[in-house]
Amino acid sequence: MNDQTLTPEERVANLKGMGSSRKRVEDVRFTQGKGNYVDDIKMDGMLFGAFVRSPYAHARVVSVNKEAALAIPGVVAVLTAEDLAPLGLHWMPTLAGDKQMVLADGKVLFQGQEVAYVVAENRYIAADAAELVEVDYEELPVLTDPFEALKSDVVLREDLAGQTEGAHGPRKHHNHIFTWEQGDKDATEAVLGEADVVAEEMVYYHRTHPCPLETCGCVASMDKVTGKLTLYGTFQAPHAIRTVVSLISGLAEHNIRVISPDIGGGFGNKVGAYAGYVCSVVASIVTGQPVKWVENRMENLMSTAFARDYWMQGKIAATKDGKITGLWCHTTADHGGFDACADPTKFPAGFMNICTGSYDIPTAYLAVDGVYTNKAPGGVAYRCSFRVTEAAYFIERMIEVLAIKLNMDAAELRRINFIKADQFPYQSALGWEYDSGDYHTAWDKALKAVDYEGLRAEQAQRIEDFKAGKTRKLLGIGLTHFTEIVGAGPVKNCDILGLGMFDSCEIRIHPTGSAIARLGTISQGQGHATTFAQIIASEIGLPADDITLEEGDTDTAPYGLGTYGSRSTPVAGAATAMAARKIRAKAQMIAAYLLEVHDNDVEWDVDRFAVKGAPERFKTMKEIAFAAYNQAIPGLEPGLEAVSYYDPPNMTYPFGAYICVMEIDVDTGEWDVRQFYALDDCGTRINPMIIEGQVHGGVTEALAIAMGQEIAYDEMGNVKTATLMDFFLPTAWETPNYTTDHTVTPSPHHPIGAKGVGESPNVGGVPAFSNAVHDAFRPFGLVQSHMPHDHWRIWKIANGLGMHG
Ligand code: MCN
Ligand code: CUM
Repeated sequence: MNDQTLTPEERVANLKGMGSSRKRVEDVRFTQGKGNYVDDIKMDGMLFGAFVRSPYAHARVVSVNKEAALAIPGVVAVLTAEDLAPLGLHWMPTLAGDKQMVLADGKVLFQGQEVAYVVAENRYIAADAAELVEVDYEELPVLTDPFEALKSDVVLREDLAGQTEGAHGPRKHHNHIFTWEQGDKDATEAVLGEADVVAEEMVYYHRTHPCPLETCGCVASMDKVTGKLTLYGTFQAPHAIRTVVSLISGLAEHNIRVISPDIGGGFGNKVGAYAGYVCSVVASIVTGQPVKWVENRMENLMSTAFARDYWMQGKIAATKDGKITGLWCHTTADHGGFDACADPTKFPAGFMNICTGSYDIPTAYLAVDGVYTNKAPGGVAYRCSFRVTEAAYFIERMIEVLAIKLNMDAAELRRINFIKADQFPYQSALGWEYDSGDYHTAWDKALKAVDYEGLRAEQAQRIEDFKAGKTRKLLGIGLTHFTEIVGAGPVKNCDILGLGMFDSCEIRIHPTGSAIARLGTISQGQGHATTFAQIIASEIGLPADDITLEEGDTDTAPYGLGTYGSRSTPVAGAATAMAARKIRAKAQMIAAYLLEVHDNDVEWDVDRFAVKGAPERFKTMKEIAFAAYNQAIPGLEPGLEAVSYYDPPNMTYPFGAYICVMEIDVDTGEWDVRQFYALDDCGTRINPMIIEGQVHGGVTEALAIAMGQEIAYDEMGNVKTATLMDFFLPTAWETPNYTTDHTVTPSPHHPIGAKGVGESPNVGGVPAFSNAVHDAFRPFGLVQSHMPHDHWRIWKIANGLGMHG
């Protein structure tokens, strides 16, 4: 493989850089059972923690009796709020500016809430002892409906009684958390008043749960000799966890090392801080031994970060030809017992103000009211990009509802309202600047790919056949064009607990021309070790296979805000490119020195610097790396490494066109996805195969959410769906085939033009599936029906429309 004999194309291919479908390097260990997850960590003298949880959704805790539990051999301690209170750790701050009980302090507010923490020699003893902790409860009235909660005399958060100001402004009622308003209310109401047509609808996006295959857990290990705490855990934001642990425990931050080992799926579930982390740290400090805590499936579904639960009342105004003139939305957000949403500080409803979607809507208004109920806390999770899932579902349903009102084709209604390619950068009525897009091209490509007109003709025939009694199956065509907003974010508007949301990358080139890069993000399955090495490969001309990538150890990685909101590519990906460019700049000086020409007389060519006009005179990056360690230019520091902390100037706005074709049996309510076409535009594509995998996974989660998955409560506040028997998690059996496609509209402000993609398929997928169900029944009079569209609910739609004779 002599460098002289290879063509430039061969040299590019050897790098396996950007644009190549490089195989995932992580999979070597994952497919051989060699992953290293939290529960794989074993340490000498390690103890195990288990929670006693409340069976009631709302109750006073009259007493907790630990005696029977402590009597079991092998039980080391039983912690309650009383034990944590002297340390000030019985409550903890949430990411949303609220506070949350670590262990029940006088009362419980949701079923599954942590009441006591048992520490024992092994998991089995801890579980047995948890059963023996006697808790005396006095039941209180339960509020599971946020609209009821806002009217009820029952005070859920007694600790906040009388507080009329919350973290996000005035509170209107004792169960009210915040009101968040965006846009121009008066102007929007004026537009609604004058419009030819106004469609109005309540769009509910039900409560669900990210349900990663690996549940949440940690191992806390306090070394009393060195004073150093090591905390292993399923953390999507290890540095932020280190800072939070330092702030709430009082331990110096340099004495805390947080390590996220391999993570078996996060999906937003592993962003927040949980009682289990605090209790494990306290238990390890108290006992001087490592303490492990790992949730079981029921605990995960009942008590850790839920997703959605947004009631969105909408009004959309248009001219009689279908040009949208205004959008109005009032959302009632059910946050459960504590506001533990993981949003950037200034955005209590996340980026829901992207709810004007892909459309040029001149006037808009959004208000969100957060409400306490007797449900689990959490909020932002599950491939959501900070409530963009809700926003996209809302606007994509409102478009369909408007199309019905106008008696128009929904594809055409979208087309005439899209923001046009020449309008970018586009200023939205609710305050965002969309960086780039070409929606018409994507839309036309999608409609053509599925033969949209042919499908509509087939559907018309099907309706006739149905009415003639020849078939009992309807055909639905679900359309969606979504606009995402990912890459939080500019530090000037986005912080979490005061930590600006930049991200980072540090690259060190070894003398022999291989490298290690460390980032402030952490992969949970997204394949960062594969893709970020590809960015570096293309930027500095060393093969991706020679670049190790490391994330998740706060003692070695530069500070970063972690992986969620599809921010890794837009923010850490940009930092990676910038750090690589610093290395290349130094390499250029070294090359010029070695070639005995001026710095400006060499030019970059794939993997080398060559003398301008004399390409046969060059130094490869590999040669330059060696030289950096032994032939440094006089006066220049030896070595070849760089770090970049990147504060993005704007977020990125990926988009996509999704179309779902679904058959529905009106007698059984069964559905069958015949075709699913997903066109994504995430700007420059780093690894097409990984993008396809992200889309497959995200659309499958969207299928789950739209078609059956939910966290449902009964009127007593019991969780009805806390096992995988009741909580729909699709397997290969339910998962349809997907066709993926793309267009490429680079982000103008990102160093390599890349936008995020991880959350797009969920943002676009849910409305595509839901719109398909609605579209099938549209000719028979259905306007709006709440998700999830399980067989029973679909059967009820058919029944309600008189289809069962
Ligand atoms: N990528 C690419 N080209 C682009 C954009 C992205 O090749 N233009 C690649 C990236 O390099 C990365 C992957 O696609 O390997 C996802 O990148 P990005 O969109 O930046 O998202 P993040 O890496 O920040 O991942 C977060 C996102 C979120 S928020 C959720 S939730 C989710 C998702 O990723 N959780 C996941 N996908 C997941 N996939 C798996 N397997 N497991 C999870 O927990
Ligand atoms: Cu909101 S789920 Mo992802 O951002 O980890």
